[in-house]
Amino acid sequence: MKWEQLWLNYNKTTNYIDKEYFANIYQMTQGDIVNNAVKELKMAAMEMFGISITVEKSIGEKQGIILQLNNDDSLGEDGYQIEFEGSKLVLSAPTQKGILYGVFHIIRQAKQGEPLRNIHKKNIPNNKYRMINHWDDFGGNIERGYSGKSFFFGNREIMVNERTKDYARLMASIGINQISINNVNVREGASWLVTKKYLPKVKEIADIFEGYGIKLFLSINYASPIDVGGLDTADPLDDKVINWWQEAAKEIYEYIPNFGGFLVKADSEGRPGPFSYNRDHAQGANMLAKALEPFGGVVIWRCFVYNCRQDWRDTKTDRARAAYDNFATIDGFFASNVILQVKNGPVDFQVREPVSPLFGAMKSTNQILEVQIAQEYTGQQIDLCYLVPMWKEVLDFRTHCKEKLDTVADVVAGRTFGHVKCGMAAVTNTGDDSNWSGHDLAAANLYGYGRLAWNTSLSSEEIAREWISMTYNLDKMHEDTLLEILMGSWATYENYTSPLGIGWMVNISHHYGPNVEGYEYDVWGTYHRANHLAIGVDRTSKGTGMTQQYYPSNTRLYDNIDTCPQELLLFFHRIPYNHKLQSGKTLLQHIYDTHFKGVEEVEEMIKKWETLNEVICPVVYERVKVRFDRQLENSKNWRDVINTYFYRKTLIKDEKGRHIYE
Ligand code: GCW
Repeated sequence: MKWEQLWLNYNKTTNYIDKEYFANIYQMTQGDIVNNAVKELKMAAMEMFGISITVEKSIGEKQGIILQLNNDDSLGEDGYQIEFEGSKLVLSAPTQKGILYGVFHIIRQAKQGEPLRNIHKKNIPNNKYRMINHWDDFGGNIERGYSGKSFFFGNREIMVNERTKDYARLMASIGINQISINNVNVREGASWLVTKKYLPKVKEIADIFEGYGIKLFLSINYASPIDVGGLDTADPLDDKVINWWQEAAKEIYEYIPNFGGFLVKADSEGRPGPFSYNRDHAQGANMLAKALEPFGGVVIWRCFVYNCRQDWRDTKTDRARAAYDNFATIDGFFASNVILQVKNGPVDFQVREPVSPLFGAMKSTNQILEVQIAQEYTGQQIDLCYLVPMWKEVLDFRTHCKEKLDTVADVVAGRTFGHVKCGMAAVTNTGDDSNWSGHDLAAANLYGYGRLAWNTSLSSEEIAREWISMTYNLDKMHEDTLLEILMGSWATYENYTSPLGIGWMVNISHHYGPNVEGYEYDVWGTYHRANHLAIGVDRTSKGTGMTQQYYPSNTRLYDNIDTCPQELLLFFHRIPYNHKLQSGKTLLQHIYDTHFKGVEEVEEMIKKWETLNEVICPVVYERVKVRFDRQLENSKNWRDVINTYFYRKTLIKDEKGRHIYE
């Protein structure tokens, strides 16, 4: 099977001003990672400029790039420094990993046609953990995967091949340093991945990863002591259980000394966990943490814990409160090698949600922000949705947990509370499709996630532009066009789908396409409670009280219907259809308008894409075109279903007299 190289597709010749540097590499340090870095330079020099690099182990006279270790602790584990000394560009770092990241920086710079002499700086990532989570099942399917099958697993076998290596290269090139390879819903025999049965093969992947500075993680089944170990309990305080995990950890590290640790989904959506034994999540996580601790491993424990067997008639239980209610009270009880992984929003990766109130709330606990690159609720890589602007909003959100350094970016980078094990994680959108992400333009999300996790102050535009110029060979005008397409796509998707933060309204189970009441009378706790007068759940202090989980200034902001940001109005408030928004429109008219507009915007996007016909390679052009056509159909369907639904509920006509089905 063939696969593409995405942004590592170096085959571009330019009149690059600094290409002479690529003629000589002075490799002053040896090792697997730095050798891989040299390979990248060789490949890039050959494919971009037709230069065959000479590698030497001592510094000679000729212009070139020096790769060497330094003792600058301020650069941390992953940082690097690039300086000029005479005719040499000196890339140095305290670790080989740092050198690898610096090499990818140099290549990026060259590929974008930027002179190397402009780099000249120290570069240190903002986040220590820059993680990717795969939801790949052992059988080969990918949960919420929209780009083919797993390239790690097929038919309960582990696959290791050239693609594994290309994947590691791609991830390292954007700064990813931790990858969990299997689904957090551990099933189809994947519980056995932590045993001798599979560890030799898992090790092969881990070894490849290690050559690119990436640590491998496994998602584990909390009930493994029962399912794998044959015990009668998985109680975290039971000695047999404690011992079972300690032995398991020991064995894992015998095979994979550099193993990262466990990712755990417990007591969530039917997965086993400590609640079954009346233990809380700190007790549950700490037991695993203790087993991993002697080897330097960590437990990444997900906070996606809520009641998924709710009764829709129960208006007291509010799913949006769940993560905070379950975890905020046990702040301070977690071991230092436990990291809580918190989804960006309080519910579940909807197109629009407020930021989870857990950020900033847990002063004594390591936290990782979890985002979803896979477009489960944002168009499934059929519809275009460039997600970096959404993640930027999350990162920039001021929690008010402190006077300064209080944004989500600050919290997860460790700047707020001085945490050392923290950062970002993302559910990936990759699969074995030849272009990795199904929709070619969805690769911008994968690329963008890595670049943003490294440097949270990059703008969405900068990242998009960088991805475009790394991936395609466009002139400025066409680059601008593609940039516009990407930059508007999240707002467009939001326009034609569920309005003002209400979320859901999708088809049940598979989550693509509209179904306004799909989840309304179901057990998942995702209700909008629309009747003929109003829609929404009152989550203010007068309602479910969810707004009180935020620090007071945010509570006030959201409680007050006049200050609540418009895009979140239906997340926090129950509102009559004739309520006037700040724009002066009624809620209902806003819904009609945005839904007509959303479809028009898709039509515009398609027109823009068509202007790229001659400049994007035909295969990619067509692949994207086909998806845009499907997106147009989807957007029309959403528009009509949503508008008709509200028209039927209210019998209020569109002010502009546009066609709404009755
Ligand atoms: O959004 C939900 C998804 C599930 C997923 C779960 C989670 C892996 O629909 O497919 O399970 O979130 O994050 O655990």
